[in-house]
Amino acid sequence: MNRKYFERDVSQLRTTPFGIYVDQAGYLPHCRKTAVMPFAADTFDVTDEAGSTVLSGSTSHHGFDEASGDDVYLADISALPCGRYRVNAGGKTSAVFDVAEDVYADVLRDTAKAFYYLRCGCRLEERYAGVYRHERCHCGKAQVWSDRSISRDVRGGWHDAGDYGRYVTAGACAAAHLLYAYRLFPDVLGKLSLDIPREDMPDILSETRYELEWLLKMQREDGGAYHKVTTMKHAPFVMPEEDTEQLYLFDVSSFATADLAAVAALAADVYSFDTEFAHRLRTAAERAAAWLDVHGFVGFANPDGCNTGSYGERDDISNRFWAYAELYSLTGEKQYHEKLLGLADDVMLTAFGYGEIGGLGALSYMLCSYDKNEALADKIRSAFAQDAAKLRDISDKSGYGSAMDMGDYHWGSNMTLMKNAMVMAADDIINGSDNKEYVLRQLHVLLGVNALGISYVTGTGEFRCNYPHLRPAFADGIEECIPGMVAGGPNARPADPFAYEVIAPGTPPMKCYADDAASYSLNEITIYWNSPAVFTLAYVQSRCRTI
Ligand code: 9MR
Ligand code: ZN
Repeated sequence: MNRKYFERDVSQLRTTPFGIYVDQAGYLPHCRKTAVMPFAADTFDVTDEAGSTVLSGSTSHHGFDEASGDDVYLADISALPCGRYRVNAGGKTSAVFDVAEDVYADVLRDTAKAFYYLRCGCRLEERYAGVYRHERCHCGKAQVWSDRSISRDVRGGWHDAGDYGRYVTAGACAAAHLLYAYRLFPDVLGKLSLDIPREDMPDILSETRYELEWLLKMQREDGGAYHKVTTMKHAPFVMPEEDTEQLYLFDVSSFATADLAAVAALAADVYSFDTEFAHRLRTAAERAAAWLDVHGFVGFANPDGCNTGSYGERDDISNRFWAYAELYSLTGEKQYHEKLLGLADDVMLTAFGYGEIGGLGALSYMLCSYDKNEALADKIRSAFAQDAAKLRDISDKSGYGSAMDMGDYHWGSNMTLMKNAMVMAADDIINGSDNKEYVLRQLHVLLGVNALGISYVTGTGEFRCNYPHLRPAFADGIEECIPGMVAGGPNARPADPFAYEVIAPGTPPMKCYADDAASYSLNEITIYWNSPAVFTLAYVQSRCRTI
């Protein structure tokens, strides 16, 4: 490990050289575009690449923005035709940005391909991974923690995050986001090319299948799912193939089992064109559901001495609700319908995270072709309508157009930023609402319209994060980070030594971030922070363009 990295001088942290904040991936021609200035300016202008002024106007004063602590002025640049520009005001300028129909195509491809770069158990070949190639990793058998006489082959799947662990609930959640994105926006994801090993199906389904095959291996003979497979301790900052410590399969949890049932049932439908695979998925889902029938809540906590992620949950209600919804949608069996109806009152129906995941159950129910209980269907419709209304309201009040409320700036807040976009997109799908403008705003926040003027996606934008807490990105010695990784983002409750050092107490939530590999609570990446970004980008590509 290169010690130097973790002993970096805090003053080396980069801040944006730009004073005006724009979406650095760009804007769609016919949509509203707003540049944000965290300083007073009466007028602005926009210049093209030749330096000619193509637009000028007066700013509007938005006022104080609580999340950033900024007094915000706005420049309406909606009138810009296709082209490449910078916004200027008060002697400051913005990063360069494009106005074009295809501005989000590359970032969609990159955020989706990020999953390929996180593949475990195989070589990443140069022809697909370029300079980010690596050897096969984590191929040794994993010992069952509670009975070391048993070892199992659980090769495959995606590394969860900056660490090399593989966790069932996190994996099921991320895979399901991708499958729903494919299901809802097949026009975009059905033809998205990721430049990964080709199979006879859309690339996004090949990539997701890589995770699903691993999830199936995580199921025990009795139907229960091991909660995770990791080493005892997080590896040092080495390439994955150099992490050769013993792997362990830690105990079964009921939420891992329920999530496995759910995603397997969902996938059995999506991959129905491949009868053998769909059959294996359906059988796994049914076996997991049978396990759930005879087991109550089974929690998970790390055993002594293990410091890898725990992903504990306090209950498994939303996970079971999701499982029964997907199983009902797949099979039409009354038993699953009754079980999900029995749980629905205790579920947050718009939650899309790895812990509270009832929103996927709700989506599944709304898309299901079997009989529905109208009371529950109405409840789901109004839950999405109400939450979307709340989010639009917060966004309107925010100087940056963000739908995050003050409490949302937690570890991995960019997940919530993108999940808010998902909720509004789902409201469009379920209720026929029109949240396009608001979904786009959340994407703008991710890609540069935020209080630090940074694009939180590696590889996208003139001023972007480049040093995530991601082992291979550090260990490969390559300056430019693997593209398409969504950083965790601002966290008002910093939780690692580097973050304690760089985030002064009282820093406004939207500014509690540093682009440094040492900070796992500010700058890690995970599969389930990327997956809602892919969903959001697929929605935008499918619904927000004119062509
Ligand atoms: O994403 C998780 C975040 O919500 C928690 O606050 C945090 C601390 O428990 O853990 C995060 O999950 C990490 C997981 O435990 C291990 N892989 C990396 C994940 C992202 O930091
Ligand atoms: Zn690996």
